[in-house]
Amino acid sequence: MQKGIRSVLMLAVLPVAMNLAFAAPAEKAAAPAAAPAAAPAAPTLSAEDKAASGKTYFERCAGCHGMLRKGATGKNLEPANTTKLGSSRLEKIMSYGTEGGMPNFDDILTKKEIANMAAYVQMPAEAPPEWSLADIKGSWKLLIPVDKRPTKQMNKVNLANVFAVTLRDSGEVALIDGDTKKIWVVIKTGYAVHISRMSTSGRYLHVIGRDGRYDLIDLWSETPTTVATLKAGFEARSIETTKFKGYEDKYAVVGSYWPPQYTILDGLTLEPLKNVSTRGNTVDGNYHPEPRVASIVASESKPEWVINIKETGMIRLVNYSDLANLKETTINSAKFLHDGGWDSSKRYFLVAANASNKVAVVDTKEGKLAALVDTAKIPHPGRGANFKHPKYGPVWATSHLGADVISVIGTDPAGNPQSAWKVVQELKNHGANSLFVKTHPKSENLWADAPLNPDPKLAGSVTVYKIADLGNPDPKPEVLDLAAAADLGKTKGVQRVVHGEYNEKGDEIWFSVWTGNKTEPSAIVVVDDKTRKVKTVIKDPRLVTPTGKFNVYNTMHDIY
Ligand code: DHE
Repeated sequence: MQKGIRSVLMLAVLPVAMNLAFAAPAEKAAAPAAAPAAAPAAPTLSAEDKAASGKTYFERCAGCHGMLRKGATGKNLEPANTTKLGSSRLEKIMSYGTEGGMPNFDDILTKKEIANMAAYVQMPAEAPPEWSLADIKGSWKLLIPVDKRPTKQMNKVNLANVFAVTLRDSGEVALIDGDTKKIWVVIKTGYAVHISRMSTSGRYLHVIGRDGRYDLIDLWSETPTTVATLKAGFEARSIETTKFKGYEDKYAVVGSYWPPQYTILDGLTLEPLKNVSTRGNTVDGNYHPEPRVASIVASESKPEWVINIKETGMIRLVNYSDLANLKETTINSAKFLHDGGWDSSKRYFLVAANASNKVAVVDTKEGKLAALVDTAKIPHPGRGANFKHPKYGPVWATSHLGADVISVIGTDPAGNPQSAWKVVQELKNHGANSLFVKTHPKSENLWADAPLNPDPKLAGSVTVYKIADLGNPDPKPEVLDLAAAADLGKTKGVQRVVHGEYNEKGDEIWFSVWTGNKTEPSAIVVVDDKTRKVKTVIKDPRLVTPTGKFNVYNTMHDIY
């Protein structure tokens, strides 16, 4: 199919998709109350409203509910379920969110948009087109070839302490000099840009947009510049580089949501090299047409990526040493895989299986599942947080979307076998709807956010525990209202405090104050980790909806 036609078709078909985001298969409301009755007929929409709702669904909902609306982090939204709920109930859920993790959209969408979306999700879902290796190659632009790039760092910035900040709604990343706290440069990236990762050398920043646009940015240029770009698919969330000795900066990998596939690229040019489909059977043995690629991490002790396939619950260990004879080890875990990170030894990878309320642990040395750990409802760790617990030794923590607790899991089977792969402690978070926990090897603190909490006060606050106190029977956290500290004044959108990230030294933690509406002010609050006092509030009209922050040094070395 011609590419032009394909894009037009995509626009026509994208009228599929709403971030009834993060919603879990929580409520039983979809179940019929009494004797099964025929599902009511789906409402209809004009072509124009259908197209507009489809666009919103793609932008706001597909990430959790899937392009085909089969459900994952969010519930299944196929007409068989949605028509039973009916328009009025759907509108309420979309407007006000649920305790199961679905955020409210009444501050982002108008009443009419919500009503149309309620109708839209009762209509049948349509499959978007495929996107092959040839399509990816066709989209690839090598803007600055390797031999035209600088041979040494041309700027004087301390690159190790630069933060790549996602400016979600402007589709840009801001590179902030962590030493001066000044924005160095703002660079155009993909739509609703999602995450950044670093090459092992610390020179190249890899950035992925939700629309599959992948940008490779050279930090050695006088002003950081995009040197290569491509479109990996129609929807993507994850990227990673190669970290094994001898393969530094050699390859990169991008995981797509649609089409469900991962693509291996040259790490210096982004030349597309290999495309691998992730369609297949789930851990229950049922075929799934849309098993999306969730988190990816690179091993430092093997030429291997850990690639987590959301809907199938399968973890693939992909050995990249011979791309023509690619070897994958497929590990059964649990559904639906989302985000995760290494333990402190970097032998074990822990990933949230959020619909199963479990964390799956892979032993990458043995290439086997080490454990499935039961947690509270809908674990959501980001990369998680590694620290030495005063009682249980090395542990890793996750917070939850569906519960106001932080689960602490023992990670040291050799030194602390009694605690290994068990929740050794549940700490109270100030609210549910948390997304990220964070600490740093040099820090004495453990931090957790709750940005999707329907209560603006809780969404704007963070919890912090002193790690040394965790051995006490009832450790008391401090709760800091960082949205108030940012002093942005009254905004229509909720001021959500999200994603702690440390500086290179590990003595400051940065949080974004993310005002959902891009026309309103946002900020980054820098907190002194020792005193827990706000050190600086970074405010700038260019800081449009900042969310994730990726410190160059910590991202290069998987420090969390
Ligand atoms: Fe993310 C990581 C998917 C919404 C900020 N997010 C991830 C990862 C996945 C994922 C699979 C792990 C990547 C990896 O490690 O390789 N995120 C999704 C979604 O499907 C979801 C739920 C809905 C969507 O429509 O995209 C979603 N994510 C969000 C947001 O709305 C957040 C809060 C703000 C934003 O900028 O989009 C958000 N996600 C992040 C961040 C990380 C992330 C900051 C990386 C955490 C880290 O410390 O490494």
